[in-house]
Amino acid sequence: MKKIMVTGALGQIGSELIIKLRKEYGADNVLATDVRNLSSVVTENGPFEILDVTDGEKMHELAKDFQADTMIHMAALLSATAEAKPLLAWNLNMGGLVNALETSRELNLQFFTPSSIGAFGPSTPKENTPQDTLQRPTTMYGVNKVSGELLCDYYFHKFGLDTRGVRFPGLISNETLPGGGTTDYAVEIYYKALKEGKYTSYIAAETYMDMMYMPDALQSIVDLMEADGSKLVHRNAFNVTAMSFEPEQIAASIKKVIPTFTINYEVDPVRQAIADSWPDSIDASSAKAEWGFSYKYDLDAMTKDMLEKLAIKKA
Ligand code: AKB
Repeated sequence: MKKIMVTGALGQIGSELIIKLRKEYGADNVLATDVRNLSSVVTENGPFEILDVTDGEKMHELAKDFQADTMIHMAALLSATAEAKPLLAWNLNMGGLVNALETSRELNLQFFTPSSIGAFGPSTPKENTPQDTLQRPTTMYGVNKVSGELLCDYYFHKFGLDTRGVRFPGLISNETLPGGGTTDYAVEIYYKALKEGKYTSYIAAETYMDMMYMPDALQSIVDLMEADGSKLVHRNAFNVTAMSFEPEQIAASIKKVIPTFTINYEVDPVRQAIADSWPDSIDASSAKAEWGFSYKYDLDAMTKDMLEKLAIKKA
């Protein structure tokens, strides 16, 4: 049975990942850590410790005391926040990653961290973006993500550390709201659809970005970590995606459930510029071929599930 330590456990992905991992591997085998403490199932239904990921010594101690054999490093600032606070983003995103890699090297842990579609830039091919391609991102978040991808490859080649990772697209979930991302509009729109029947999008119509529903994203982490390492050619930064859409298409999907729903636009130039620098759609064929990546939810299936779950929570 694995003994897994997770950083950023109260974040958008972490808070749902912890629940899934505790179901799969047993609550006592999953140590949740985060810089904040909030009363929630994450902090109350299994081991939880406060951890600032820039504190490498404490990270090492916690992993050692817990006798972890796996590190899942999720703590990071997202793209829009990183653009507003670039130095903080560099220190937190890179400092946290180096500490997590070093802890994993010292204690010989299997390692996972997510990269992002943010690791691509304006000179990257926009359609069906290949696994291996030009990566010259123009955002601090993208610079962090490319550096992180390279660092994870380095730790594998130099030290034989079992590093693994995916490039996540925008993730949509009904549990924890994302914060500070460019793709967050695709989550907010469902909350507003139910609450107000309308949504003002900060991303312009015809801006395509890749997305995935959270259950598929969580399954992809488990599947990659369980995959036969000898079959992995890439190991880190696998392109994964379930759909690519623009705001009018998600609005049309919501209208199938809430016919009176309307969308209008007040474009935020900062987040729009970030979105414009990212691919329209990425190619996940390496993930499919090397470890059997797949997904269950397309846009309409996700919309139906999101609106049903959010309506239950609202009632
Ligand atoms: C963001 O928008 O910053 C993230 C991402 C795509 O990495 N959701």
